[in-house]
Amino acid sequence: MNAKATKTQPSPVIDKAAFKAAVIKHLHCTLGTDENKANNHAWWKATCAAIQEQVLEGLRKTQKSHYLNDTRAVHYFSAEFLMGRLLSNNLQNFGLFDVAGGALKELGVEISDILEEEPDMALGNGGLGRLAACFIDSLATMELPAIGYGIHYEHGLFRQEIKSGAQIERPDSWRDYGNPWEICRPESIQEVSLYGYVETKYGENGRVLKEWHPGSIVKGVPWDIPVVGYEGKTVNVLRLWQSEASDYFNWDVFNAGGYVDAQRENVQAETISKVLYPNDETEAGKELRLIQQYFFCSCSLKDIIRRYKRAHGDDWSRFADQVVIQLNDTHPAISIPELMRILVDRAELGWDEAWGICTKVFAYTNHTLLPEALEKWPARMIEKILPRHLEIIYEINHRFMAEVDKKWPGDNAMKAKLSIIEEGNEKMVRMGHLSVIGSFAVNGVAEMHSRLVKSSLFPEFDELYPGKLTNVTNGITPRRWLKACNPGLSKLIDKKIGEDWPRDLDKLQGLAKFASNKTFQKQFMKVKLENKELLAEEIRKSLDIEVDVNAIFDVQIKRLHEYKRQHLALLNIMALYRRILENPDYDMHPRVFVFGAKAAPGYKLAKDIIFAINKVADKINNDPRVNNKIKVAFLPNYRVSLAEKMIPAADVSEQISTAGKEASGTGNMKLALNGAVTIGTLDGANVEIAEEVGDDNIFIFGLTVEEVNELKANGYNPHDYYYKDPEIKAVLDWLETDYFTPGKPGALVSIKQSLLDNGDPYMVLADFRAYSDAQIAVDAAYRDKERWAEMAIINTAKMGKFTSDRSIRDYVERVWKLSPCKIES
Ligand code: KOT
Repeated sequence: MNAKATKTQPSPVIDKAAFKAAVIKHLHCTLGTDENKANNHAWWKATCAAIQEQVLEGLRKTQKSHYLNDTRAVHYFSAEFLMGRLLSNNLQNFGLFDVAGGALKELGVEISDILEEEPDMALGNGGLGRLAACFIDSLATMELPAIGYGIHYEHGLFRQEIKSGAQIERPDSWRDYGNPWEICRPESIQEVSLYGYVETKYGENGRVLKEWHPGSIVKGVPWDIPVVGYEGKTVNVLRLWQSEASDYFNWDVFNAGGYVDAQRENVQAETISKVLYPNDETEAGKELRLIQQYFFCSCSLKDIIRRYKRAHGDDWSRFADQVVIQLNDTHPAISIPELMRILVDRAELGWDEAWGICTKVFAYTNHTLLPEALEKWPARMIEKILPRHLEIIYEINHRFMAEVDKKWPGDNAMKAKLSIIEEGNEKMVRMGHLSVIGSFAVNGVAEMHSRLVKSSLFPEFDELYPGKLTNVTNGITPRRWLKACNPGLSKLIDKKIGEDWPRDLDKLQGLAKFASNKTFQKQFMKVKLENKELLAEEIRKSLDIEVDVNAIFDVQIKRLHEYKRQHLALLNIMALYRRILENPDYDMHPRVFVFGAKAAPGYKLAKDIIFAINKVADKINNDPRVNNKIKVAFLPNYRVSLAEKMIPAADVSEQISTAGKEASGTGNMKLALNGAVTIGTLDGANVEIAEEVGDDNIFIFGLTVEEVNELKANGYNPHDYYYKDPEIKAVLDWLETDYFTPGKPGALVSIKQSLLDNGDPYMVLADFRAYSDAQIAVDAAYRDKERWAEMAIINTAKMGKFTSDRSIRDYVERVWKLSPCKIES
């Protein structure tokens, strides 16, 4: 029995004929070509231009409404926004996807072909950047006044090629042939100072005045990317800053006869926004990275202040009522001393008043507990680039130390522990401490992560500021991660429970009662099979590997990192292979292991793991003795648009990080939403996914955080597992031979070394047996077709909690205190 479909799909603003006319107009008038000459790229651009007409109309109305209502707004500061492609998203949100598809078909063009023309906007590394993209989608959908601020990188995350199994990095050029969405706003250019020195002066009443004489000035040019909410009412903006040489500064040099120097200055200024740092979870301490951070924070703050002053003049008393700034990790933390500088040095507010404003404006999200990822900058580097900011940081710290002394009188060890400044060989500025001290709210990104932020990362801060540390569990936008990427499943859901689930994901609960219904199970699994056929085709095209769509599609997609343990999956694949070689009748359902992962270019072991996966894949895929029971496919250049193809086709979702290491994970949510069953540890948001779907619908294995800590405290020795478990020993020894790398023995040995000689820092061997057994349980479960279908349906049905709309609601109610703004037409 189908529920009556409620009609809440966005209703198209224009019809097919009008859309067709708009595409043709843009082919002719914007691109200077015509229907006969146009290639797919031109059709893509013309289609973008056609929808952009609607987008810009929505943007204009939104900005006018926000201005007239003098709205309080959230400003999401993030060094990364991993947006992916926008055409399909924008069409969907205006309810024009089918209209556009029909219009293009009449023009002899397949919409699926032209969507493929769009380069991904890959201005992020992974989870943190994609979260920012999901959040601005939800903010627009929920009609909340919001602006994303970031960097207009010329090159996003590198393009990955695989040559003879190894990762090669190639530059990403997402705007080489022009980007149809972005709008340059030269009227809002800002100037940013760098280097130089600070002069101390004395003003009236002996007031100390600080004047920063910069050694260099660069220009920040804003590019706006419209962010269309579902149903197209609110269109917010993502404002990305591009660096350019400041004309006035350069002309001085030029006029002084320094033409060559002027050119050099040009290059240096433009370098700032040239390229996204590809580090994930490690901080290189590079000067340019600090400059990037300061550059976009300074531009963004000045932009916010310009807008505020337009409405409120020099009256700062309402600033914190109108402005809240969310810091996406510590990358934008330099904003805190920058706002202090503007308020104290430029607006000439007293310190206490300025600090009162600051600490009502900023809120900070922590995304990792990994010590190597907690940002610290050498004080000398800050002094060189931002001399005034270092003074301000010292002043903030001085006053904070007095607070610490009040709470823990005379406790110098406590002072050293909490100080923003880490003393040592080289003085370091701890950006996490600065962020906690300068913010009114601090959150982790999943229940378990936030508990650990409180109990192990910042316990004393939690005592000092009760209630400041909190949790907001991450989420994902169901518009992109179900409706747009999985049209088959979306239509099935529409038919079953109505069409309003993309706005209200708890509605998916309505599917649970059909989970054991045989007809619905068949329909659900038919969609899954069709999605697997599409992915199989992609695997064939990309890797020339044939896979059986009746096999279990087992998917692990995420950045390559030891803590995420792709090598644990690899060891299990090798163990299965060995079992088959030892016993050709080894009973297992055929399985395709699909990987997608980029390794940071400087992360040697991560690259070695990619190489090992590819070498093991080569061998297994071409060994007739395997009898197609196992296939391994490493799809190159994992990115948002590839994720959109992989996720709908997954049967099994691999979420196997060492407990306590993955802050949240969001791929886990996307896969479960699309009906994949998770095999995972009790880590990050897996814990909450397990709570939602119930223990019968997830495969949890391995050490808990407490067990990990206990084992570490008692002296974990991976050799114990190596000698006690013959399969572990055999598999690790295999890595040392030339079996997978003929003629090159030892080519894969670094993995064995890290797991034995280097102490197995992420406890891969400790969890191997539990993982391998859980995989056997997955195999058995899959063979019961009806039971599996029921599990898959329950996974989709129970993902309501993980919509990013719920995350945003949590932020709005508990942190930002924002109200929606209706957009007047
Ligand atoms: C990178 C460098 C420094 C600090 C943090 C990071 C970071 C953390 N980059 N991505 N993350 C991930 O963020 C996601 C969104 O919150 C989480 O789901 C995921 O667990 C983090 O690893």
